[in-house]
Amino acid sequence: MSYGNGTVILFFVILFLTKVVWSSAVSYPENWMSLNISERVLHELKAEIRELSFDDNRSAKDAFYTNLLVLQATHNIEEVKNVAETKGLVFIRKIFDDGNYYLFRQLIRCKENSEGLLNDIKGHSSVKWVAFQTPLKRVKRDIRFNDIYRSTLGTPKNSFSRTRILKNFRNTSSVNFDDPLFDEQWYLLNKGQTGSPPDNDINVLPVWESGITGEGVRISVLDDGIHPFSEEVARNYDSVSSDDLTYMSEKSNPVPENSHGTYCAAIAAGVANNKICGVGVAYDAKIGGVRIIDGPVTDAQEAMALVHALDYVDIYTASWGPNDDGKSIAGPGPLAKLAFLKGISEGRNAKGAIYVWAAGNGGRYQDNCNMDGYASSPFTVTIGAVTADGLSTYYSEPCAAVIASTYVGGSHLPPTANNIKKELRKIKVVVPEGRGKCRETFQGTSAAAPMAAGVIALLLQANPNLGWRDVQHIIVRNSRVPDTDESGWSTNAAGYHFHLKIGFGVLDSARMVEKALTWQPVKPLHVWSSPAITHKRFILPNQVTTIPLFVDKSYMFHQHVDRLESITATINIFHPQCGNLELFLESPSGTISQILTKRTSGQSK
Ligand SMILES: [Ca+2]
Ligand SMILES: [Ca+2]
Repeated sequence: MSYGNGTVILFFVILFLTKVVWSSAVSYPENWMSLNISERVLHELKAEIRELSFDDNRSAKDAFYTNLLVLQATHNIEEVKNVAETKGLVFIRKIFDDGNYYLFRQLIRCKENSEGLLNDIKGHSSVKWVAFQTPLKRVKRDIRFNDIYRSTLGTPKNSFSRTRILKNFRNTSSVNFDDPLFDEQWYLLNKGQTGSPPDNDINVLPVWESGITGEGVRISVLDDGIHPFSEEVARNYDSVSSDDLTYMSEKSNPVPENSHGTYCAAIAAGVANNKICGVGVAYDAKIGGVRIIDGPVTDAQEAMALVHALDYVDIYTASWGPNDDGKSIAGPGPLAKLAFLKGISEGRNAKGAIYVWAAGNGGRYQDNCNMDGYASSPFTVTIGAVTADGLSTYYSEPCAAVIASTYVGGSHLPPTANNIKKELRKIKVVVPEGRGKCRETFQGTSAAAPMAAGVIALLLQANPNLGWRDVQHIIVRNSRVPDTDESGWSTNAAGYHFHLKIGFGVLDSARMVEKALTWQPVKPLHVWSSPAITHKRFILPNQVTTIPLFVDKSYMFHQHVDRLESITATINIFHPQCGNLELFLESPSGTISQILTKRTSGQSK
């Protein structure tokens, strides 16, 4: 039933179940640090995951019946193993080096009995939790021309593997690189070479000039792997922070060309002064790659990637997530959630690992990164992309979880059939291909996240004592508004400017590092959870439905919350057409945060 303009009438009884959590939404699981068993060989897992990965078209029902299971033991793992063995399960490995989550494989797959098997295992006193592993669809967040222009252009122009010799542009600063494409890296040093206003860059030059180049900091790119012999990353490549959790082929590393992970690695920590391509933001940092995104993955794989070499890696950067198609709603599974918790509480000697995440490229399809549980997690630093003019890009996704943006390029408005050629020429990001070649056409929030990871590496070299929340505070307080004329900027009650697509601003490396040098750590995290609020209400078309939650300064003070850092709102709404809904969260001081934007592509209910 619809009225004028296709607006669907919303005379439906809906149920709001709203739970607002101040600062953090999670409680720490029991016993996760109680065991210490060394890593086991992964042969069994390889076989299973290879089988999953090759079957991209498995139906949801079939997917449920993969024969990988994770069991959580109450305390006695030997008893759990005995239970599992009697059910025909073979122990493969622990999910985390410590803790009580164990991966098992069903020797004989029997779809019909799988639910019975689950119930049998669940009923045992030594088993706290059990779940089959299902393949999850995860998509890399670079901009592919054949995707962007699919509606307007039949065959995309192939701009790959182009080596451009620099023209007569000389670097006038004290930092002189012999890397031929450095002067094309306008996002690092913008002197107007793009034709857009100079200084639209991440202001990293003063940091390098002060001698801070990422040395001693370790970054791991969670993606499709890094090619270790790519000349642009080889000198900084770090095998300890690298792994292959896909087992798609016997090759442990991807091919040198068109390697998404290698692109990301080069943006964060590409080698400087090697006469090849350009330079990374933190060009002396160590960089590794965990190969995970090459086909479907499971919750267990994601969890293992998120804590890979946790006692070694400082920053994990991820440029992937649920499909950015305007209708996918997904997030980390139970094990990946645990992995995040483990990362922020145990990583970097309990100062917390830094997780950098690409906001997503579904802006064109009205996708919203709040629908993406990785980007919207309080534990991730979610990064969007802006143009060379400092405007939001058409592809970067809006959401309240975007903390900041970096300069990646592309256009502010979606390209049309008439301006495609012009748009194709928009300056983008320099990345390496094989055999010393480079391309300058990498674009998307995929490029924005590792650029931010590089900036954070500079911060951590400047002040290794920063905690994971300190890093977020420094970003919020020191990012700058790139173009004050763009609509959508507002100022919150604490005086910080915010834009739904750009976050608190674009990263300003010099300003952030300067503040990091004398930074006083933030107070310990305090979490306050509201009771669940349940409302049965009609939502009327084009009208605002308000659900009140009582909080004020004095109430929060009594709850030991003296300042608000982040909010996690868990909201369940039953509605026939979610794409028509907009959701706003209004603070007691009147700051309005939009937590759901309209999604015309949205089909999810
Ligand atoms: Ca180089
Ligand atoms: Ca998305």
